[in-house]
Amino acid sequence: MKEIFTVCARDCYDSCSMIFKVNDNGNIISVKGDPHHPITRGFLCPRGAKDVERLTKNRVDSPLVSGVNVDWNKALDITATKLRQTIEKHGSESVLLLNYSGNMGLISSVFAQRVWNAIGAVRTDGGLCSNSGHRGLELHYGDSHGILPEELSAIDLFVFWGFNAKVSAPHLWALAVETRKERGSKIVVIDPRIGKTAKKADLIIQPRPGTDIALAYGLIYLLIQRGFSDQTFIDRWTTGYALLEEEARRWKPERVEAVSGVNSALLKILSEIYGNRRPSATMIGIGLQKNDFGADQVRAVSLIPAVLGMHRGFFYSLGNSFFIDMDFISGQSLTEKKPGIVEQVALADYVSKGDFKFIYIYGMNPALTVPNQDLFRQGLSRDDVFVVVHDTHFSKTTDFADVVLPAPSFLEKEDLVVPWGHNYIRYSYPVVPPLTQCRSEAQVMQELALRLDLKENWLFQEPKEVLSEALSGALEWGDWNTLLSGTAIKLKTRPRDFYPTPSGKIEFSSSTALEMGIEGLPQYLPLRCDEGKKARVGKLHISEKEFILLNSATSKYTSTQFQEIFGPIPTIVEINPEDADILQIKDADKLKLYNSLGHITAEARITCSVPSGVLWMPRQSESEGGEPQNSLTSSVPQEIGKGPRFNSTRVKVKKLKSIKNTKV
Ligand SMILES: Nc1nc2c(c(=O)[nH]1)N[C@H]1C(S)=C(S)[C@@H](COP(=O)(O)OP(=O)(O)OC[C@H]3O[C@@H](n4cnc5c(=O)[nH]c(N)nc54)[C@H](O)[C@@H]3O)O[C@H]1N2
Ligand SMILES: Nc1nc2c(c(=O)[nH]1)N[C@H]1C(S)=C(S)[C@@H](COP(=O)(O)OP(=O)(O)OC[C@H]3O[C@@H](n4cnc5c(=O)[nH]c(N)nc54)[C@H](O)[C@@H]3O)O[C@H]1N2
Ligand code: SF4
Ligand SMILES: [Mo]
Repeated sequence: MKEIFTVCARDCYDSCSMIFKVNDNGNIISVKGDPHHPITRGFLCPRGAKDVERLTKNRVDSPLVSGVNVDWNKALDITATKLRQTIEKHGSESVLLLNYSGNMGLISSVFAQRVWNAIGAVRTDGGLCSNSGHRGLELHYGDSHGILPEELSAIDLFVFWGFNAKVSAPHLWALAVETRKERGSKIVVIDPRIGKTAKKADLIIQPRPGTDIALAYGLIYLLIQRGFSDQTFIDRWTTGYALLEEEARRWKPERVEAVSGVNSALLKILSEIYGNRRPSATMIGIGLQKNDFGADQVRAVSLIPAVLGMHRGFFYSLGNSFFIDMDFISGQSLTEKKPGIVEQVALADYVSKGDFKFIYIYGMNPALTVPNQDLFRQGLSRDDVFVVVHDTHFSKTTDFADVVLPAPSFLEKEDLVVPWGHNYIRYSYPVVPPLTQCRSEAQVMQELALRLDLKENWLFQEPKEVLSEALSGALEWGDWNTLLSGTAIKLKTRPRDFYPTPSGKIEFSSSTALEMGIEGLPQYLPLRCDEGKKARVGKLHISEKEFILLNSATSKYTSTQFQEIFGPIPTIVEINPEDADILQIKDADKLKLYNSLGHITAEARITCSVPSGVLWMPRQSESEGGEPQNSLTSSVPQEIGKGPRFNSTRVKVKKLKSIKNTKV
């Protein structure tokens, strides 16, 4: 019997450290969270607990060409030949690499990009998740890193803002709850939907979607009025305060209430709590920055702690905070070729136009996760497009592939996972030998390079050698050998009072934004909805009214993964009782949700968790008829950061018929 330490490679805030017990026959006996890890502290989420079971379900077992099992040589020869022909005929700008969040390991995800960088394939900006928030924070703070989770135990007020942490970051949430218990801290949740996190809060603020800028300015106004602003800090560390004050004065509580629906008395209570409880942590979720003005929402919210005199008193994804040389690992800095970059959010538009003739996909399930699916799938299905997918499991995207290649899961290979929710890394060793005919991403990359007769030495380097070099300036203590010994090491981050803005200070009014032709201070603009015909005439309801459809992560799934364990992502839609009444919808009725891009069906759940005019669904689900939720979402990127607009999706609703109740 032995214990093997590994790190969960899923796209998740927590990057848990896992301990597997394996018997002498190599079989896994048990898995638990590492009790000594400062973040994981002994428990795993429902997905982590089921990873072992998932090892043998729905796996891609062997290479497939046009749905037929073939050996690796044949699959790789066909892939390389097609790739070579495509480059000869259409140039490398017709080759697209799609790689995203399936595995957060540096070897599986980043090192494996080397061959694609060597040939100059087009890649994406990776903007589907958090880029808009990062760019928003950078405008005022120079970069986007904030509070580290290990600092949370000294916090007196947690404000989870558009962050469903109990579900999406269970270990960070546990740290906040424990701090509340030990210090008497308070937890506030600001979210249009009362989800699992809000239910555990001391105070819930439920603004209408997309009105957080109004709310943030309203709060800043009250904080200043009540003498909570820290003038000494503001004078020493910030610029543009007079402009902020002027904008905030436009946001008296009554106007904030009219715009956001947040009662002015409640806003005053929130300002008292914010003012009196310091240090606070404004915990900014990814959900806050996924609408038409998402980057601006993050900008506005992030300014609150600066008014209160805190250095970067917010938490946001730490994805850009570390000193790992990613361009070296991916090979980007090793080649003269400057590959084209397309917006990930707009993939549907590029792919459907036939801009790409060869698409190589690994660690991503774009046939469910990118917006404007009807158009995206038309693109994937084009006769002149060749699609290769390297994945651990069969997915919707493998359905569109000409070639499917089996990949080892994170339990079957070694890697180094870089977290984005905290700053501890630990080398992962394989827990079990490969269970399928899988080959790793790094190996496949090198085999393709050989078949393409590529001569660059850096394509054939040992991944570990590459990582040791790329991490040389990144560790707080220890070195590569310490990492290989299995010790958890902290990654270096910049001090929180360092601001790489043009002025070297926190810029309330961003000079960089002004230079880009954007407002220096974020401005509130409404997410407009078409109110449609209001009247109810006989049995004709207000089905012309538009709703805002929100969606967010749920506990049992990581994006589209784990459906082989927990069943399909439930296609339920939450609707407020008032709206349900007007539309004569009963619980469990089958509804059609539609807009100009597409339609889906879903089962009604009548609940006060969402306000009138707002619907909510688990993200990335599929209708009974197979239509994906992303048929409804826009592929037009946000202005700042080119991020998605999932949470400002407008839909109309039509009742179909009652269907039986399914439990979530
Ligand atoms: N409607 C809607 N859509 C959204 C969002 C939303 O809020 N609403 N959110 C967006 C966000 S935040 C994100 S991050 C994206 C996520 O989008 P994706 O990155 O497409 O996420 P997954 O669906 O998890 O797909 C990951 C794929 O990687 C595979 N995989 C897992 N491990 C490995 C491995 O070790 N090797 C290889 N080769 N493959 C592996 C999995 O089997 C799976 O097919 O979705 C976005 N899409
Ligand atoms: N269980 C689980 N955990 C995950 C994932 C998963 O798939 N499953 N995925 C991981 C990934 S890739 C990501 S990006 C994160 C996402 O996790 P989070 O950062 O928590 O973000 P979301 O789940 O997208 O949304 C969080 C909240 O934002 C709210 N929201 C939407 N619009 C607005 C608005 O205008 N204002 C305010 N104040 N709130 C708004 C939603 O109602 C939702 O409750 O989770 C990670 N963790
Ligand atoms: S999915 Fe997240 S919470 Fe669950 S085990 Fe993995 S890292 Fe931990
Ligand atoms: Mo994400």
